[in-house]
Amino acid sequence: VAFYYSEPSRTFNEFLLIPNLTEKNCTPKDVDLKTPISKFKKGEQPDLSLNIPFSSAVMQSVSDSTMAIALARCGGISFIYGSQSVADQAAMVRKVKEYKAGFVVSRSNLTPQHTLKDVLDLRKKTGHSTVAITDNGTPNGKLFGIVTSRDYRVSRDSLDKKISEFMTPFSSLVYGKSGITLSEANDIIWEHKLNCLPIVDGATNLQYLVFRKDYDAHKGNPSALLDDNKSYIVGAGINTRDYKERVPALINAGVDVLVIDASDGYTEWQSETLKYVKSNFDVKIGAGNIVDREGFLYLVESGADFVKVGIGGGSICITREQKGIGRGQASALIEVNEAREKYFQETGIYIPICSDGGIVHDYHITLALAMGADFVMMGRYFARFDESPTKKLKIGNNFVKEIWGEGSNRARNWQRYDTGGKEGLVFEEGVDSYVPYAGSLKENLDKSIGKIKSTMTNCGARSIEDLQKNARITLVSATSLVEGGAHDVIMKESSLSGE
Ligand code: RVP
Repeated sequence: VAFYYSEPSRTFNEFLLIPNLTEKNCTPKDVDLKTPISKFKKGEQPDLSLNIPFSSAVMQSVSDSTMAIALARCGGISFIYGSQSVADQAAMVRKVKEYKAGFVVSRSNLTPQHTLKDVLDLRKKTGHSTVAITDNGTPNGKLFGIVTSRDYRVSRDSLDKKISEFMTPFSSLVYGKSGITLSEANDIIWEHKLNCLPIVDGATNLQYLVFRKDYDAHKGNPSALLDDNKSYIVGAGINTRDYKERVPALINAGVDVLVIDASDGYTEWQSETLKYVKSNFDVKIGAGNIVDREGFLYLVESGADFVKVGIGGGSICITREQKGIGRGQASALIEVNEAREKYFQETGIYIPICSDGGIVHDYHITLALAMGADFVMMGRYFARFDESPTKKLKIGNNFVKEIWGEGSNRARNWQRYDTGGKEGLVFEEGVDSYVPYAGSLKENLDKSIGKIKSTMTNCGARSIEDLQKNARITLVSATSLVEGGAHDVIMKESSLSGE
């Protein structure tokens, strides 16, 4: 007969944390959210950690190079989606690795033959008041000069005046040479009271612009996730079909960590992929998704550096409806965490766990951490921001962004749902939808982190490890859920429109 679990499978909404004693030296600023992402031996440090326990989902509508840069700048990691050609995915990884914080490729460029009218038109289009003047009007052409709003007077100058007549010419420019560090560039900016410093190579071709305001922004991100070369750390998703071709290309592009992205990861395909990657390359690799101890141990024994938990809980996921497989995210996490602890006791090896999918409220993140997750992966959460790759649209009076599942027809990612049969998506396991637009990543992330740290202080925890060890968690009854929201009052309209 079939095996029956005695407990129903539960979601985050069914649990709450009970406060522990908060000591006076346990305030939000004392909380450190650093967390491991790759396995390590007891008493040693992991090779790879995150500064905040956030990762963005391996999805076309979530994780491209723009998202990866924005999230790493705040201390988390993106896994660039694998449902694209090997070359395109590798190019995205390379873009993140080559991105130099504070060094921007000039976005507004003209030639000396253009006119003041062209400058004004471009300024209107891009919003940038600094225009680089190069021989061919490209961002990397030979630098002839710079135009800023201080170089012309619209009221006096004629619109057809040539740029060559009013630009600050190269001979009068202060510039930096390629290879300069951001802090050296900043010193020059201060010394000469500049707003913008062009960086040129040996042949005076323009490479980057460094703006005073970007340096300040960089200083404002002390938790940025950087490698030894001061490049942002980035992950990438792979599948169990074309890994022999994809993995070397991603490594070549500089990827820091891989994850095998699949709806159901408890398969021999994943084991084979893990073994191949581990025996041929020196790269960290996670695997999943699984929802029980057997799946966890199988992937760990096949060589996984971390394991991803969750089937069917994603906001855009209809796997449970379509196939009837899956498990409430909280129950899955609780069982996998127990298996991880037992494995740690027996072997002295700590395997980080990622809770993937189903995070709706910020407190769900704290609950996931308390239940044993070392970090979470989210799709819907990140899709709402400016930095996600999808279009921002206006529907009625509200702005929304698109999000579609990797199991939807739109994503054409049949490899994620591959069960070893013929190639192609047999039926959809995801939907194509919208999420309310929420603004910039940093602003929202700061708010979420503020809430997590605050809850952690309520629980008397200064670190995620503390929280995992000492959290006290209670189930809530269906009726007490009502008590948790605003109740028995008449809401004012202003509160109804708030988050
Ligand atoms: P959420 O954060 O709830 O949006 O969930 C994101 C997760 O959903 C992804 O990391 C992935 O595991 C899962 N997913 C992505 N596409 C699909 C699908 O089409 N079914 N599911």
